[in-house]
Amino acid sequence: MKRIVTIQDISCVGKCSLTVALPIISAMGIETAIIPTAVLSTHTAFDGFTFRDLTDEIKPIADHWKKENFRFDAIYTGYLGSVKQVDIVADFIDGFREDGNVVFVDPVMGDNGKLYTGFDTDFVKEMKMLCKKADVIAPNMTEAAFLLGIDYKDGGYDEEYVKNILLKLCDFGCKSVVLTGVSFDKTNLGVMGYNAETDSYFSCFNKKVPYMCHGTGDIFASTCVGAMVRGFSLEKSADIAADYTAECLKANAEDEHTNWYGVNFESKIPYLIEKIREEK
Ligand code: PXL
Repeated sequence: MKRIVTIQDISCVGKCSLTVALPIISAMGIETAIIPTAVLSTHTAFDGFTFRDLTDEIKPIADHWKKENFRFDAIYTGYLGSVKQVDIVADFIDGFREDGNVVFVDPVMGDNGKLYTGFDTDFVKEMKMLCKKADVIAPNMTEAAFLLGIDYKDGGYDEEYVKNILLKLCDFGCKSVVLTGVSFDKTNLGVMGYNAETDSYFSCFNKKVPYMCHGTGDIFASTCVGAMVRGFSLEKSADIAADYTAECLKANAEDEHTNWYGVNFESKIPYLIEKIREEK
C-alpha cells in the first residue's frame, strides 16, 4: 500500500488540516502517517482557541522513523505554526525525500487577501524557503500574492495575469504550481496550474457555489496529493481535487443545518471514491 506522511496541525474542532487530510487520504486507499505540529481546540477563525505547540516532537519522531527505515510516497505539508517549525519541517523533507517521491507543500498562510491570525512577514519568508524544496506547491491567490510580494487582487484579472503568477512561483524551483481560488468571472471558480516539466498550463473550473468556508484548501490539497500517489497525472489530480472540493461546498450550500466553520466533505467521500475508480 502506498504511504503519505502529512505534517500539519490538529484543530480538534474545525474540519481542517489533519482532521481533513487523514480521512480523505485514507478513503483514497493510501496509508496516512501524520506528524501533528500543534494541537488547537479549534482552527484560528474561532475566538479564544487554545494552542499547544509540538515543534519539539518533530525531530524525535523523524529520528525514530529513520531507525525504522520508514519511507513515504509523498510528503505533504500544510498549516505550520511558526518560523522554527517550518525550518524543522524543511529538515524533515531533506531527510525523507527520495527519487520518485512527491514533496507537496501547501503554503497555508491566509485567505481573502489577509494572513491568518498569528502569521507575519517573517513567516511568509520562511514559507517561501519551504516552497523552494517542493515538487508541487498549492497556494491560493492570497498566499501567492504574499509569496511574491505583490498586491492581492480580488477578481478583475485575466488569464495572462495568472499565468505570470504561475511562472514567477515556479521560479522558486518547484516542478509545478497549482493555484487555487482562481476566478475570471462571476460564475466560475477553480484552479489553474503550470507544469514546468512539460512547460504546459492546465485548469479546472466549476460553477461557483455561493458558500465560502475554511478548510477548502486542505480538502483540495489532500485530494490532489492522494490522487497523484494513486498514479494520476498532476493535471488529472488537480481536476479530481477541484471537482471534489466543489461537490463538498455544494453539500454545505444544500444543508440548512450546516455550520459556518467547515466543509461537509464527509458526506461526499463516496463521490470521491467513485470518481477515482471511474477515472482509472
Ligand atoms: O485550513 C487551514 C487552517 C489549518 N489549520 C489552522 C487554521 C487554518 C485556517 O484558518 O486556522 C489551525
